[in-house]
Amino acid sequence: MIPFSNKLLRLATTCSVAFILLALSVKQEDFKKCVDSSFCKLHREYADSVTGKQIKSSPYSILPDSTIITPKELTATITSSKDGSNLKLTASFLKDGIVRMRVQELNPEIPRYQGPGEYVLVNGEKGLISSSYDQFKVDTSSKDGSKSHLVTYNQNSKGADLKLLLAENPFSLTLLENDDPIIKVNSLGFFNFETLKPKTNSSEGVEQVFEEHFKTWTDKRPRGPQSFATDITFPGCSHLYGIPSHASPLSLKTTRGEDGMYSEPYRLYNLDVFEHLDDSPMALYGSVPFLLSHSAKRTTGVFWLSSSETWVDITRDKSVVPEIVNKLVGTADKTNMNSHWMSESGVMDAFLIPGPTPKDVFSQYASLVGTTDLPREFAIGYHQCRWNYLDQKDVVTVNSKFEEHKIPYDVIWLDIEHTDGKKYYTWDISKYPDPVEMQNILAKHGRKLVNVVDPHIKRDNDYYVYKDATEKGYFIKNSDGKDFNGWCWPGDSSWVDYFNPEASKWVADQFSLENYKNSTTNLFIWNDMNEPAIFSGPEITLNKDIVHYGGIEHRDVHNIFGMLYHKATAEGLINREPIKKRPFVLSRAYFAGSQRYGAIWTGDNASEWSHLPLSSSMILTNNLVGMHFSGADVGGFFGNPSPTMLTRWYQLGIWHPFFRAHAHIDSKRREPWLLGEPYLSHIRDSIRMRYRMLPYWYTLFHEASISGMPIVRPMWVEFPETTSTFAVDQQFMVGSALMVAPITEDGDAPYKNFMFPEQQTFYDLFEEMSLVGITSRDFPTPLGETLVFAVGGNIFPTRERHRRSSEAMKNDPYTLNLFASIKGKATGSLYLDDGETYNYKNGGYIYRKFTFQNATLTSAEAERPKDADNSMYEKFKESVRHLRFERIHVVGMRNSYSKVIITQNGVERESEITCTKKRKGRCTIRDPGLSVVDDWSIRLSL
Ligand code: NBV
Repeated sequence: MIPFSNKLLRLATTCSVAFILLALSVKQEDFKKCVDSSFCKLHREYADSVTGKQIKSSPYSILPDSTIITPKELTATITSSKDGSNLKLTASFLKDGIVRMRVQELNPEIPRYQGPGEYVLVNGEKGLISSSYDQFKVDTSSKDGSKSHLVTYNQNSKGADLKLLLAENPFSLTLLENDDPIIKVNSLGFFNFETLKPKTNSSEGVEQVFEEHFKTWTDKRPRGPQSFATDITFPGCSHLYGIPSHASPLSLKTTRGEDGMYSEPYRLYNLDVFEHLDDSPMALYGSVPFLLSHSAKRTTGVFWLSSSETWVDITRDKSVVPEIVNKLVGTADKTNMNSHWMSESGVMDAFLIPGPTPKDVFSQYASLVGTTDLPREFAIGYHQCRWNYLDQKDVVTVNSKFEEHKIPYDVIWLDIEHTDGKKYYTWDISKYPDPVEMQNILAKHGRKLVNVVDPHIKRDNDYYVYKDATEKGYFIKNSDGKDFNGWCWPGDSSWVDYFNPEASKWVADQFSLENYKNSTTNLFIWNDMNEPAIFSGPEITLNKDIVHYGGIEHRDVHNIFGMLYHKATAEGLINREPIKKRPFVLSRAYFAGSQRYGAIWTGDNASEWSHLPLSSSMILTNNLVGMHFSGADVGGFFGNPSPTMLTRWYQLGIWHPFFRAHAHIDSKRREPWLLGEPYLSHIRDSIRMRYRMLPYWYTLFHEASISGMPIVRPMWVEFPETTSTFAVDQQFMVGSALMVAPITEDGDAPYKNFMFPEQQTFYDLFEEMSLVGITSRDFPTPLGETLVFAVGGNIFPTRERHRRSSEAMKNDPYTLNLFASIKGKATGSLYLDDGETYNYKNGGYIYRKFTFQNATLTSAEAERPKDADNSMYEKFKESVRHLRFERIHVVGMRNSYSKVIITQNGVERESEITCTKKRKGRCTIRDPGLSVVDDWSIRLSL
């Protein structure tokens, strides 16, 4: 029987979109709480029972003499005095000090899903490199009849020994840095493992609960309970971060009901939650089970590789330090943060990431799941979207309005209404009579089109996509072998089974220029609803007991489903041209690894003031877990922002890596010119600011793609020892050079306590004034302004000419902006390539490093990979030789200089420099006649 609310939806989809929206308004009760999920309830209660005990002890211990230790791995058998089960523990020593801990049945009666490693880990399971440490040693000791093994297996980047301690009884694993414990597994005794057992007859007296119910849905759970959990503690730290996606602050709140905190665990289960809240641990569209800990001493992390439903409780040990001391020196380093991970199925598979610096953690994590693929250059420009641009004329008119108002933009988007009856890859020709002409008009202006292509396929025998996939047997099947039929935008729909490699390839092929009629190479793609969202399903998604191709139960892989669609779409775009071009695909659902396929956004936010700061918290969290190319709907999806809110939202959105305005179909039109003055000018200025900064953004994307470093960074990433930064998420860093604090409140109250976290010179980018030796300050916030500071010691490139799009800027000269540190030094970089092909992978790029010291600025090519193709480099270099620096600003100098000496190819020449008297310490070298590709130096002379 179809539940009432879905019947309503069914009716609604055949009626009007407006009616659907009434039916879809947010309902928390549509989604599970921990008590509604049998395994979450079980493990929470188990943890409570352990915590309540006087003497805490885990029933899990290591079977005597089962431990074997080699330089590659430690293996042992964990045995449970609770149910007599035996589990196999493997702790592998990987590159850079990472330890991978896997636990599953020793002699499984029923095989478990072995985890999503083949889809998530770079190069699959085989790509993992073990550590080779020549000081490897094992010390075994015995205390009170219980053995422990201390394995020294590596060294960290600061030269400290990394050790793994296995305590046999009770079982626990501890990672140590020299003698300091840094990550502890099962130190609280929450480790708990449900072994898979065959179903017995109820007459045998054992009560086995297989089926699980939620509202009107039944999950048959044919393999029965198989969940597992453990606590993982981070000693000496007071802040944890990561595990998106949740509408919650950057520094994770605790979840066991402390004042002002949450009482539900963070849930990782990709779901379409309409009109999500602004402060909640409820599951949202994406899941990245990567948790980071940070203290003034070190940064570490845990990557929990499970693609099944996962809940994470966060608690804080009470500080043992008197309150007065806390007040004086801050709570950092005095407390422990605990996490309690609970997953429904698969194997327990945790990567312990030792750090010790934030940079180390990012590169260690990236060595597992890869980095953000370098995007097409246009994709970091401004995107104009709404549900929907009504017709072809509307698109062309909006495009020309941007011209008229001299606002740059790169991409205009079409939502689901562009299709013929929600049949993706088709066009509603009555509204868009000539899609190719429309794309060509955009292309002529150096702009692109993005179309939404959702994963639900309308069940209509006249629809070629449906017919073909049905005939080929590519759809997800029910247990009776028939194609699964669910309810979504088009009505009755089916979903392709991406676990079938042939079916995934077929999906990719649908994006070929031949198959996707009226598409051109100027068209890019948006994957929405790929959690997957299924209106007639439990929690608006797919039943967990559906079995995919290859016998994989959906429960095991739910959280990677959306990523596989994202991947297939990206591959389709890459392969549609004879010379492969970088794709652009935006996806709503995501998992660890999605960063390799494109951008993601935070989903359906609302035009409410609370959603502005929320977007920064969510995007910073995404950046910490490698999902760099992320953004939030500028303006808010649901509702109507006031002109002030919309202006503030643009001022915020320009500092997020993915920058797109979007709006719900029922919201009022809100393109910038509709707001009138002064809003239009402020928005134009903001978008222009984004375009000026594109060379810096592109350089940051390049650096993220090689190092895993976040593009936008919480303050603590740049100032890791300044404890006052640890919970800050409304002031943040763009790379290492810019510190921004967009205004996210109504009214004109001053911005309070903008922090200047270290002994450094900071420069107000708008006021061009410098601030030295202060720790925080209030600032006025007139509507036209945001707070943007350059951090002394940085050099970054900009392009200062106003153009209509990023493509139109391609031949523009660069400006270098140099902000001297207190010591009069600075460094920076500039990366450029053709912005669209993969030639950069073979050396077709320029990566300049700038250094400033002793009043001399030098430009040198960064070290290139040894296997880079030199001819590709030379060719690209010649193609951009005409790009020059038209201006170099040198800010923060104590002296006033009268000339500069430029040295190039061993030849010296003099040139001019002008230093302003009004703004002390600001000098400009105009048109020094230097190309971006050459090595040179400029000496400032008195
Ligand atoms: O395709 C319509 C919308 C889309 O505009 C939005 O960005 C997605 O997050 N989509 C959700 C489905 C309808 C939501 C009410």
